[in-house]
Amino acid sequence: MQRVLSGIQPSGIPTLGNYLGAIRNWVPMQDDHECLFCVVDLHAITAVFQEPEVLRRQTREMAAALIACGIDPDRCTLFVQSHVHAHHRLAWIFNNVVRMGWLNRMTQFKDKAGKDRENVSAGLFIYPALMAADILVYKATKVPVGDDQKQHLELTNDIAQKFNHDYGVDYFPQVEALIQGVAARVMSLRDGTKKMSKSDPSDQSRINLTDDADTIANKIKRAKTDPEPLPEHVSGLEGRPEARNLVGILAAITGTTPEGVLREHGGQGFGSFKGVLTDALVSHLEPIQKRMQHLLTDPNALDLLLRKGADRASSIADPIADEVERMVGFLPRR
Ligand code: AQP
Repeated sequence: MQRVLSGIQPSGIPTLGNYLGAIRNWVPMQDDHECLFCVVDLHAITAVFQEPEVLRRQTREMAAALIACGIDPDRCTLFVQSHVHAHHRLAWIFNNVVRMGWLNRMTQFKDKAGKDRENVSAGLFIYPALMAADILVYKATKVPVGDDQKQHLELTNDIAQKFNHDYGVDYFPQVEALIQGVAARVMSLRDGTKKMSKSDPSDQSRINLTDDADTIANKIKRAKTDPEPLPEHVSGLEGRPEARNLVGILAAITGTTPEGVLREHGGQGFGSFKGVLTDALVSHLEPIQKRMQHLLTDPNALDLLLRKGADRASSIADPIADEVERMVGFLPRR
């Protein structure tokens, strides 16, 4: 069985983008893959300062959200990244394999650092080496992610290849990015050229998985559009990023395609289309929200599940980190 790894930062409530681009695609993989899913708290402190209490709360909330979306701790390994120390160990080695020039090309760093490059953390810059460690410390070969992570996975393969070359081994496998579905990149509701993000300063830019019906209705109503009615065909979405985004969201949430959505709604104005989209979102998210609320009523049970997951993950990752440290020449502790 192929081993799958993916992670999500507890940097806020998961958005519809995280859900459609990643989490939802993880669920069916549990049937025929050995899956490891982690809440990547080490990554969450790279971009902005996280209040410790808030980070702890958001880590539990993210775990609850994943389970509520269908991630089943009995059928996969669900854990918190910082609980498995092998991630840190391999990341340090990879910091010394990755080249500054490679990291300089990462568009996510450029986007997140913006004009303030001198002031962002070194952690944000070396984030992709930690991500490579997250995957390779399990020798996972498949990584389901949203489209925004494609470049980081290419870098993971560069790191694996250079490590194998430098140490004359054939140890780390190449990994495959699985970028799935019509909503591999969900865009901001305020700007169809920018991806929807948990950390966007504007809450209006995103649907949070915990938004209630009124909030969803309000955000969709205020979502940016253009004055034209919806086209009859997908080709008519060219140059209309906001329309394309809303059509893509409805297609993803109702399990159809943008063509299917336009067959039904082509020619309509955004007023009525937004009503349909709101209803679809509310009815899809409601059961997830209920399950999540229920899980959060018992944080001890949640912590115990995460503890079991971390133990299982460590049992795979620790021997791999030990072996890599031996290859690198670290004297084993006796
Ligand atoms: N807008 C999106 N559309 C599709 N997929 C997305 N993902 C994120 N945003 C979108 C996918 O969600 C998974 C988890 O992402 P993450 O939390 O590890 O980091 P991120 O990509 O940086 O997500 P955010 O929401 O933008 O978080 P912040 O604001 O904290 O940086 C990944 O598979 C990602 O591709």
